[in-house]
Formats: sequence, C-alpha cells, structure tokens
Amino acid sequence: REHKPKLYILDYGAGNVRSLANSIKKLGYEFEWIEDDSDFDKAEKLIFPGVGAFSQAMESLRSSGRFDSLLKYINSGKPYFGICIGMQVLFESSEETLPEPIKGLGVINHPIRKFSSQDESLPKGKKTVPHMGWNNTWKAWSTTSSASNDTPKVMLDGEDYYFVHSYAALIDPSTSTSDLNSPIKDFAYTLSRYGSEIYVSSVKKDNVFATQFHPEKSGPAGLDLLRRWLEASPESLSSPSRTSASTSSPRTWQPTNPNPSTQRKGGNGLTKRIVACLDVRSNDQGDLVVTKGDQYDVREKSSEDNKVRNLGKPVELSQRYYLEGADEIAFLNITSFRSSALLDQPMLDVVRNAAETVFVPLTIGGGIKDTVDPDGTPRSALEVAGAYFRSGADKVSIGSEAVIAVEQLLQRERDGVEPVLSGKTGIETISRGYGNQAVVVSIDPKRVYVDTTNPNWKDEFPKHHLDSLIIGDEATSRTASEEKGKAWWYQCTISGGRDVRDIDVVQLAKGVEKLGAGEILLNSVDRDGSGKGFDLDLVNLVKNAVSIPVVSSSGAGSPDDFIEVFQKTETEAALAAGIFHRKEVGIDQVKERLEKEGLPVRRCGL
Ligand code: 1PR
Repeated sequence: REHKPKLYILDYGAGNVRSLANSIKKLGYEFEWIEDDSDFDKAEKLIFPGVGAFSQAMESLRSSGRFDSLLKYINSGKPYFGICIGMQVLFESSEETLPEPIKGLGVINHPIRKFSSQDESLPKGKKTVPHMGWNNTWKAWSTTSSASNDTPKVMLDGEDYYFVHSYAALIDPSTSTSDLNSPIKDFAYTLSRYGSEIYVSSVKKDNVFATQFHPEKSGPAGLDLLRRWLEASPESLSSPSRTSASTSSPRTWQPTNPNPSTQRKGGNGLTKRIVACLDVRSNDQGDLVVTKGDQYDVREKSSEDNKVRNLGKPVELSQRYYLEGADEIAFLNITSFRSSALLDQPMLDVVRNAAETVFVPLTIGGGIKDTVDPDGTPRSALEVAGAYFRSGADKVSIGSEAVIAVEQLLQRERDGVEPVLSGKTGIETISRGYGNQAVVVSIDPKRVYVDTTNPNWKDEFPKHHLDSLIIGDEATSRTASEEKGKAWWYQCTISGGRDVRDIDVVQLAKGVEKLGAGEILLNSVDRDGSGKGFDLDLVNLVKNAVSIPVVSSSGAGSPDDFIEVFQKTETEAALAAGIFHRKEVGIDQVKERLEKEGLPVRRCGL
C-alpha cells in the first residue's frame, strides 16, 4: 500500500475547522490533531487553518508554547500549509493591534495591513471591509530556472476562491514586483485585487505554502487545490531546499505583469454572491422541514388543516444548492424564539451533516442568544455560537437579540452612559471571540405607511425615524409607480415579524455595525414570498448607512430581480428561497443570466 505521509492539523480553537477536516476526509485522506509538541516531530505534513483574529492566533500560539514548535517545524523543511490566519502568521507583523503592531513568525519579511474602506476607484469612494466573498487570483511570477518543479502545481491561474478577512499582505505592484529587494520576490505567489488594492492571495516557497482564501470553503476549485497539495509527496512540496536556494540561486521567482488578462476587470474584484436560504422548523408531525412563508406566514392557506408548508429536507436541499452553484447557504431556525436550548438542538445536526458535503460558507440563524438548557445550565450566546462553529458553521446570524441590543445601545447613548458599548451583547462577545466576519445580523423590517392625506404629516412624522423615510414619488423600486403619492418608513420587528419595535432599519443597521456585526442579512416582511422583486429602496437605505456587506433578501421571483438588485444597488449578495425550493429557476440559470448582463459571478463548474 502506498505510504500516505502523516498529516496533522494545528487547531487553536477559533472558528470552524470542521469544514477543513470534512474536506480532507472527503478527499480520502486521514489526519490527526496536534495534541502536544511531540506531534510536530511525528508530522510529515502540517496544515494550520486560521479563522478570526491574528492577535488571538499569535497569543494562543505563544501561551501554549506552540510558537517555537511551529517555527521549528517550518524551518525543518517539512511541508506546511497555512490557511487565512495560517498564512498571515508567516509574515513579519500585523497592524491588527495598532498602535502596537503584533509580531508574526517572520518567515516573510512583509507586514499585514488593513484594507482601506476609502477607495476612489469605487462608487461613492467607499469600500466594504471585511473583504468577504469570491475573488479571482492570478499568478504573479515566472521562473527563470529550468527545473520544472519550480512551478508549484498547487497554484493555478484565474480561479475564484472564497475570502473573508479585513487584513492582508498588501503590495504595491508597481514597486514591489519590479523591486529585486522585495521581501516576497523569491516566493512564488498569486495576487488578487480588492478595489484598487492588490494583495497576496497565496505564497509558495520551498516547503511553505499558504493561502489567504479558504480552500475548504471554495467549492470544487478549493477542493481541487487541497487535493493537489495532499497528493504531492513531501519531497516534491519541499524542493528545492532552502539551503540550496540561498547558496546557488539559479532559481528566482520573477514577477510578471501585475495586471494579466486572467484578472477580473471592473467592480471591486468580488463576484456577486447568490445565497440560498432554508427556513427550517418542525412541522406538525415533529419532523424538521424546510418551509417557506408569504410575509412570514408558513402555513398552507389552501388546505383545511393549515399545515406547515413542507418543501423538503434541510440537508438534502443544501446539497442540491451546493451542486447548482450557490455561493453560500443560510439555515434559519425560524421557531427558535420559542425553545432554544443548546442541548438537544436539532439544528446542530443539520449543520454538522450539511458541512460534510457542502464546501461553501454556511450561515446559521435563529436562537443565537443567552439561553438556559432544560437541566438549568445557562448557556451564553457565545457558547451557542461556538457550538455551531464547531459543527461546521462559518457565520451565525442574530435576529431578535440584535434589535434588543441596539435598543439598549441607543438608550445608553441617550442617557450618556459610558462606555456606550457594554461589551456584553451576543454581537460583541461573538465578534470578539471569532471575528466580526462571523457575525451576521438578520433584519426583518416592515413598511409602515404614513397617511399622506394629512396635510401635517411631515411635521407629525417621528423625527427619530426620518432617516428611514421613503417618499413614494422618489422610490427606485420597479413597483414605484404603485407608490406614487405614498410615503413610508421601515420598522424593525422581532420574533419572526410578530412584534414591532420603535426602532427603524437605519438605526438598527448603524447600531449593529457599531456593536461589531460583520454583515447584514436584509429581509423584508412585505416582500417575503411575494415574487415582486427585492425592495430596492430598502436595500439602498441600509447599504448607504453602513460599510459592512449587505445581503439583500425577500421577493425574488425571477432572474431579472437579481439583475435589478445588482444593477441598481451596491449590495454584495442576493438571497432567495421560494423560487429555488419550488424549482422555478436554478441557481446556475440565475448566474448565467447575470453573466450575460456583464455581472461578475462564480461559475462553479460542477
Ligand atoms: O430572532 O435570532 O431567533 O432569528 C430568527 C430568524 O428566523 C431571523 O433571521 C428571521 O428572519 C427568521 N424568521 C423568523 N420567522 C420567519 C418566518 O418566515 N416565519 N423567516 C423567519 C425569515 C425570511 C427569509 C426568506 C427570504 C427570502 N424568512 O429567510 O428566506 O424572505 O424568501 P423568498 O425568496 O421566498 O421571498 P432570531
């Protein structure tokens, strides 16, 4: 039997490492977790996946004494594969902890910097940070050596991979790539572009290979890359050795044109994401089903017994959407406000099972809050989220609790309480522990129409909701003609749209960004299940209020609706449920239409 090198994974306890474990298993390989220092000696290959924060990764490496062992392993010449933070730790330092930058392993003498949220190359001069989604990578070297193994087989040209990070190895292509003293000049690397900034998306030198993106979340392209690395013998991954490279140097990685034809032109570099959403609940027989509401009402109107609509099984459907090319999948536990014990939480199994075969990001929402188990054990929102991350979720989505948290925040601001941020809300604790990219806030707003026949309506309109007021005559939605003479604002709701609160969508969006949310999932109670298209006025309001990504949701009835939301708003992603569940249109068909319109999409090639 062919000897498979002993593979180890180094986990420092942050975020979703299950997906990496699942993808390795899926590719037919086995691995062990690094448990103690002697494992570094036993390892013949090592993967260090990182999620979350650079500082936490470094702190945990230092406090566990693993810093030196890891450096020793890398210097021994055995193959190392770093993912995301696992790539960043190779660098000199990160400015994540400014004013005191934190030191990395220093294998690459270059700093990790934050993406700028100002970007003159983009509409309104603004760029969304974190950089989250599918971006294109291109090779940025050529080799002068005759040795064919100098071209790393793991690095491909022009592929889309999934990224999620706020910091990166930014380079100035005009100087770095032509400067022979450039610290990364003797590495092979791929570059990617975010707006006007160019950053290193993967590096390879000798035994060290690392990617800023997540191969385990990058669909077939990511699995293919991982397979190439797993398949390669340690010798081929490690050659030529460091010493021979530094003594004789016939081999140099020569930077090539930083703007090749394989680079995606226009926009900010990211594709427009298509998200499939599965609203999950128990039906009247107690089975967990995917359901779908009209304006959040999930019961059949036609049948006498008013059954909960059953559109399929959650894990099976998620698998179907992955194969159709969904860029992301969201599961929402829509009855979570009734019972939300962590023990005996069937959604954990749904995530665990889905993560075995679905290799794109998974979001789980519903019941992410402080709870108490039936045996009386209290569970913090952070613990609940942690259980989902360990099961294979990449992000958690918080609904009702986010509204309560922002209400409290606004109250503290009004009362002049310092600090304004209590640090105790689920959004804050989870984003601190797992990074803000892991925290989505799901908003369920409802239109509240104003009586415009009242001549004093403008004076009587509540001042604190003015920012979310839309005058129908100026509305941008396709259905705007129906709205002439009307005016409305967007009120937030909790408990699945059942209770309305005195807080509007702009207040909420700004508040959750302040608390540390990394993304907004923007539903619309009015448009949900209507097929009338996304509420563009709502999307524009929220998109203009924040600088984190916004996923537009509710109302998709045809591929045209996706085209419209991407052409008329700056939204990063569009989510739909009903049309996909009812097979009215496939995700691949939506992407084909978007592509025809010149909108960038990831074609997954399955
Ligand atoms: O409050 O933190 O426990 O989270 C509960 C979560 O469940 C929230 O994200 C909330 O949006 C969701 N939710 C609660 N009740 C319902 C319901 O439908 N009765 N679903 C519900 C929200 C909206 C989207 C839907 C889009 C697209 N559903 O999930 O997928 O509207 O649908 P379409 O394309 O068919 O128009 P917490």
